[in-house]
Amino acid sequence: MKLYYLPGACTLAGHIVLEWIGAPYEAVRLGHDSLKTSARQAQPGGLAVPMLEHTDFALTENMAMLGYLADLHPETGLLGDGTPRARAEIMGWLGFLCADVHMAFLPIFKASLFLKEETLAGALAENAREHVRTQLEQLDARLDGRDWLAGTRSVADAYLFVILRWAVGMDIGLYGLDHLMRFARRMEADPAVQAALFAEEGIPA
Ligand SMILES: N[C@@H](CCC(=O)N[C@@H](CS)C(=O)NCC(=O)O)C(=O)O
Repeated sequence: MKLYYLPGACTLAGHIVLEWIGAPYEAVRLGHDSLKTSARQAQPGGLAVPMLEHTDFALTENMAMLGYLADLHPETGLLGDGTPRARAEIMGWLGFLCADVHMAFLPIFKASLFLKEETLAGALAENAREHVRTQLEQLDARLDGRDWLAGTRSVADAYLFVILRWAVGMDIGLYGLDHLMRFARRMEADPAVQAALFAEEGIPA
C-alpha cells in the first residue's frame, strides 16, 4: 500500500486513516511538479493528490480512497457498523467535507482560479472565509454532544481534522467554535494523528 502526498494537503486524511488501520504502508512525498507529470493523469483528479496504490490498483479522490481503505478493514469501523444507514451517514459527512467545505477554501488558497483581476483577490478570499466560517458553525453544532461526526470515529473525522487545520492556517480560526476546538485537541492528542503529521510535516501536532 502506497500513499502519495503533499505536506499540508488533504492527503493528511488518508495518512491518518492508514495510521488508524495500523497495517503496513509507505508514504511517498510528491512535489507540485511531479503531480503534473504523473502517469496517473487518466485517473479522476489525477493531477492532484492523494493517490493510493494497492497491488496493481491506483486510486485517486479522497472519497473513493478513504472508503476503499475502510472497506479493506471493516474491523476498524471507520465506515460504520456495516449497516447501509451508518455507511450513508458517514459518506454524507465526508461528501460535505470533500465537495463543499474543501472546495470553499479554493478562493482563499488560489484566487487566480476565479479572478483575472488580482486586486479583487483579497475581497474574494474574505468572502470565502465568511462562507467557510458558516460551514464550520454547522459542523460545530453537529459535534454538540458528540465526539465524532457520525457518532463513532470514522473516515469523515480524519477529513474534518484537515479542514480545521486549514481554517486555523488561513486565518478563519476556531474562535467560539468550542465543539470543534475540543475535537481538534482530541485528534492532536491521538498518537496515530501525531505519527501522520510527523511523517508529512516533521512537526509534532
Ligand atoms: N477532489 C479531490 C481534490 C484533491 C485536491 O484538491 N488535492 C490538492 C491538495 S489538497 C492538490 O493536489 N492540488 C494540486 C496542487 O497543489 O498542485 C479529492 O478529493 O481527492
